[in-house]
Amino acid sequence: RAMETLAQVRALLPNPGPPNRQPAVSVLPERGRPGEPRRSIHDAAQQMLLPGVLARIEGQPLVGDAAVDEAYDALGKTLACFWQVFGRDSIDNHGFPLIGTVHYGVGYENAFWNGAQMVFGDGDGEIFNRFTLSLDVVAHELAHGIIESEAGLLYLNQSGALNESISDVFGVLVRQFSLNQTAQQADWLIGAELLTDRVNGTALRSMANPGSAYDDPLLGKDPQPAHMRDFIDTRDDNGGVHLNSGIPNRAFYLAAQAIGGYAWDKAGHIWYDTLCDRRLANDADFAVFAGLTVDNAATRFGSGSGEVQAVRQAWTDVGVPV
Ligand code: ASN
Ligand code: ZN
Repeated sequence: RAMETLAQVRALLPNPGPPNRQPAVSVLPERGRPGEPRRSIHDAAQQMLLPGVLARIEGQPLVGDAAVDEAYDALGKTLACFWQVFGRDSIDNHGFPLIGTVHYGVGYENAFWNGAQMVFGDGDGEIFNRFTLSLDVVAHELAHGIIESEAGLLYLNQSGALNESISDVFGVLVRQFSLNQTAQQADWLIGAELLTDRVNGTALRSMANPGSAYDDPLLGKDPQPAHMRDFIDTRDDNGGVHLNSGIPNRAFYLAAQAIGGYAWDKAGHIWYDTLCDRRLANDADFAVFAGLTVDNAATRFGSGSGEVQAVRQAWTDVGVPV
């Protein structure tokens, strides 16, 4: 591990893309009432074939494999938050049965949504722990499915960074909701459980202070910008989708802090309304998205409201004036 170049290690963080888009074949749990979860967790047994062997289906008790049970639990908490806060019934809002696969690959250091299901690696145990340990990361992956189904934000450049950022927003909201934390109490970290003790860092990303999540000999320094003046022009990582997401991430954090209380109550609804706004084009850039958040804040809270002012100021503070 120590022999790898920095570039090789860095390349592990932003996944170059879903490696395996074949449709998930699974036993579908029966359709229940709206909002009732339908989860099936599969075990890839260190192979990279999806979905793998069925390990736990909706309603079954703990199976004793930590990754299987964590995935089941975290997906349940994610669905519950979306249903209770936003009235959203799973990925497609029509009870889409959730499929998750754990133990994907050998020491695989990532998690992803492949267009049909979620996939979680075990981590190498040196830098990364298993990816099911972090509720916000599991929720982040599920949110990619919702974003694909609502806005289809293209996974490239600014629309891709918005896709990443919105996944982070719902990732932290799910965690805050399940812990009943206010915007002030929350840590605003993504993947705090994933870095091992050997890494000098707190998480994969910080929404409050993008660029401050880690500074480590192996991982390097957290490269996320927090303001448009530091926007990163690159062809790596689909145009820096996991880097420039720091800018809209901080905008959400600032808006939620200024509004106060539970972030999902007001700021979360404004972002969710915007995601579901038919005017949001799949190639939207930061400015377009920011404008629509202000619009949706005005629709929900009134054009002269403090919420509109908070959202406008948050975007202005990260260099996206609206
Ligand atoms: N974990 C990454 C993500 O969900 C994988 C990827 O780059 N698609 O953003
Ligand atoms: Zn993502």
